[in-house]
Amino acid sequence: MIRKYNLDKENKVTDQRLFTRRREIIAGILSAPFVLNSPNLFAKEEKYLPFKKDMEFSTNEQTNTIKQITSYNNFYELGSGKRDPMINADKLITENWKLIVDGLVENPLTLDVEDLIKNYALEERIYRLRCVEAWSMVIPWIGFELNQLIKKSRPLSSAKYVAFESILDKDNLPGQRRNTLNWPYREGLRLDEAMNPLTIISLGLYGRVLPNQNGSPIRLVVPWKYGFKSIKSIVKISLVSEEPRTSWNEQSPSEYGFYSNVNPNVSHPRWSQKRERRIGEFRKRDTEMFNGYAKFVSYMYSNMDLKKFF
Ligand SMILES: Nc1nc2c(c(=O)[nH]1)N[C@H]1C(S)=C(S)[C@@H](COP(=O)(O)O)O[C@H]1N2
Ligand SMILES: [Mo]
Repeated sequence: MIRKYNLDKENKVTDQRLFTRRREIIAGILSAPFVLNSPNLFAKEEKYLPFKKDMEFSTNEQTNTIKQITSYNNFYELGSGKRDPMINADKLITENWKLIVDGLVENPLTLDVEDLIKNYALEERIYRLRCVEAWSMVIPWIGFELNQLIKKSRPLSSAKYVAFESILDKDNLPGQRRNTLNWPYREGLRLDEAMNPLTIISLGLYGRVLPNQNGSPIRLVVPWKYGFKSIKSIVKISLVSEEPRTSWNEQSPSEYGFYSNVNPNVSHPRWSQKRERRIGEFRKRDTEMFNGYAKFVSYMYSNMDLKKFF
């Protein structure tokens, strides 16, 4: 009896230990490289990127999981459903990618991804991404400040805005066979917004090159603006003198303005922007002005009516 009792007790202890240990094992597996290798998450041969952690601009909020970040996306070139970009990820062909920097510059550039990795010091920037549909995620981006690239191109004094263009590949990108948007996807920033240290060119996330569905191999991240400003799979950056046209503004000017700063006080015509749902959470959060980045960016809009320039 005593022996049996002890055994039971021992079993219980063992079970409890095993249980705790199992949780550690699962946590280990979730952060282990081989899980990240599964084809829908990171399908690239070349994976890790060298980077230094940024402390100045990063949020210390809990990051979303790699699974959330790679399976709930907007990337209309790969379809309009949230899961389509993951499902169609391999339709984005990224081999021999070239990034052009041109327009009103003294020194036009043609770069490949290797040039960017080699010549720009990469940092991990943990930024919130807040979508116009009122959901948000926290993502550990790997990137460098866009201002470095712009400085290298030596803009002329007539350059006032920056225009961005995504890949055009109607043969392979299923979303480009329909006219949901006027392809290629286009975005734009005012030059001071593009030069702001928060604005980054991202080449990766969670320490590795970007998954296709997140805008491989080169995308923009502008954390104080609605997600659609963070244009993916960029092939061209042009310095220009006039406010450039942008895809969503062309498609529906009353819904999507040029500035598109996150602003809980200005509603989208079809819904409020006061609250947001962090992916993975149930209760909604209050949306912060400029997505919580006001102290870094509000000075750029101090004499503007943000209801008019939405
Ligand atoms: N080229 C391109 N870039 C794009 C989009 C797109 O459809 N095409 N969608 C935008 C939108 S609406 C959002 S919210 C973010 C989503 O980025 P994520 O999927 O990496 O989270 O990408 C933006 N960049
Ligand atoms: Mo979005």
